[in-house]
Amino acid sequence: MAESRGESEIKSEQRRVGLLYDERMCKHHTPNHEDHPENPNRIKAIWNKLHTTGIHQRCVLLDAKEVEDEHILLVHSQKHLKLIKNISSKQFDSRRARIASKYNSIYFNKGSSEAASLAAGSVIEVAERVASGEFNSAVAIVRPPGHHAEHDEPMGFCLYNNVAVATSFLLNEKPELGISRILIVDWDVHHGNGTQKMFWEDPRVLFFSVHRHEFGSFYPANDDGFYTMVGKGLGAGYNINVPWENGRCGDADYLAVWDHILIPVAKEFNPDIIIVSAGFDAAVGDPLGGCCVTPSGYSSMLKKLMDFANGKVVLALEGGYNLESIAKSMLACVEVLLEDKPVVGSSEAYPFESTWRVIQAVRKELSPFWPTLAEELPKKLTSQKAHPILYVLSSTFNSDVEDNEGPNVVSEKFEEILQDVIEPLSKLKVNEGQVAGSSDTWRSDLSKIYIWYASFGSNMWQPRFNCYIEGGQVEGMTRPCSGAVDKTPPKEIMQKTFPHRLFFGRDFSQTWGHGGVAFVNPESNIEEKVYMCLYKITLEQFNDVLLQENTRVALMSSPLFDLTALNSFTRGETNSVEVNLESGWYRKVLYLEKDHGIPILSMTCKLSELEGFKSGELSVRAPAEGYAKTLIRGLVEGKQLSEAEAIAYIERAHTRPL
Ligand code: Q9C
Ligand code: ZN
Repeated sequence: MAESRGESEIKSEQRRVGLLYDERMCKHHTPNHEDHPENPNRIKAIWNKLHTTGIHQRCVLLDAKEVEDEHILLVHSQKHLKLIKNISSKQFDSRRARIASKYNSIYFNKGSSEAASLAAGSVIEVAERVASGEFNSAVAIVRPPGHHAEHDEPMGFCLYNNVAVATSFLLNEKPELGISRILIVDWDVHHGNGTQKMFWEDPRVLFFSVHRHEFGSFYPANDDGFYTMVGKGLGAGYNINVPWENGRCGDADYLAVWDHILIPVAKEFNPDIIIVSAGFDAAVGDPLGGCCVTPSGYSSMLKKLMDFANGKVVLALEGGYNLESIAKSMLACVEVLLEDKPVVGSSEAYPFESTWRVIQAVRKELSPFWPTLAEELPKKLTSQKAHPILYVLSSTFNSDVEDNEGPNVVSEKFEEILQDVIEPLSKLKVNEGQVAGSSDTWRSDLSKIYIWYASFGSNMWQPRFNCYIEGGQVEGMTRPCSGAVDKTPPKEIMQKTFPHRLFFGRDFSQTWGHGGVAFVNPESNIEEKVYMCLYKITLEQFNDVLLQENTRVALMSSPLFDLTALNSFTRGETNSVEVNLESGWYRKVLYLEKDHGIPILSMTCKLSELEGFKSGELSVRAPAEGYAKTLIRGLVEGKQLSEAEAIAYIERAHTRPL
């Protein structure tokens, strides 16, 4: 009743939020203070923001704590522990840089060991206090981040896997706290590869990660973050990946994933605590992420999580490289944890069409484990999608100076782009240099040169190849193509065989989904025979085909394969050239021979990738059904083989080792 509502009781109704920051974690930095996105200013910026707004006063402040060896060993190898513990010692002064260079995206200095230990120990500290009920929720502003760190190696700016250490700690070292199910939500823009592996077979941990993936071209650039990776053994179904097909995802995309995947599953899983791998590199303005989640988007995502586990939520900082974005995003999260103000519905925007596609694919893949996902989403819902924006990008431009974070791509709703933008653009030939941000006239130059494009995959089926010229989508393709700028059909078409080996590799492609894609071994071999369909097109058109084979960019400002490259072929200097693209399966242009004075060009994987296929580092596997069907159709309609022969030919190509 009112009379008994004393001061202390009002206070006890307030949420108790733990907030951990410790300047000692700034001691980890690049050895000579070289610029790096993962730098001490990140956590300082967040701390300053919480201070200047005064919100820190309403939290319970905590100091960092060093981690104990045995807790690191719950998820890391002895060797890894030794490496990170020793790397800062004097004896390593001269070897530190060389050791760091052996790892993927790692630096060390003499402050690294202490900072790493504090980061891991701090996430344990806050997680334990939330698990015990001392706090309702907590935030650990830590660095170095953790989610890329693997059992036996540091990676992607991460030394110890802080969240995984804390998760294992609660489950294995604190049975008295009664935590038997933990939901890890990884909303960092990158896939949490380390965490995924550590709980791969563990049904006590539901690992959920939403990240840019782009069919394996976005960091960490492999298949681990695909939605088919659902866990193994008892852990099957307890690993959920939502792999974005493109950048620019924002609040609407993330919230659609929350509403139609994460929240329904969380209801069934019924976690005892939620630990968020809270990277803010999907935030608008992030230099590496290329997404556009707003502070309000993060608040809504977090608010929805607070309905579970009695509101026991722990936030551990992971990535996030725009100081202002990460500070504002974290502030918004702390406000939600304190239950200050109602979260107002964020954006009026719609998710991308690709977002609905991914959501549907994830739901289908996981529905054997989570029946709630089996229901088909209403068409009325999934047809609400974003309007496309045309991005005209150069193939060499890359906004992430630090490194390749995937292709600069355009993707949504090609039909509309086609009608609204590309067609008018193609009529604007005179001005296109300006439009694309380059002033040269390469298109008109290359439009005068003819080549034979020798295709050996699904492009042997002419309607399929035609999509690369005219734009559009035929049976089996997951999405339409934008087509070439010059939509003139090939001048001539012919069939031919060449002494090269056909094989199939990779696990999926943008166009065909699941299954291997066709490649030829660039080395010729008279024992082998590859059937090809040759199209006589201009070198300008060939460039547009090459681009579409590798990325989803609609236009380029300079040619990928120019006259200089062509001349190096015809002069006999070389017979293959690798194109300057950050990703894609077909980055090597191959010169086969001349026919009536016209060079015959094909395209295949890079030499380094061929080596990967040979060694087994890259997967060799059968083509998807729809893809194989298209290939067979091309061979049959081109009158190269009977249907039975074509089937046998494809079969032989993917069952024989390279
Ligand atoms: N091949 C986090 O956000 N990019 N890590 C460089 C070098 C690495 C991001 C790739 C991005 C790591 C915690
Ligand atoms: Zn990240």
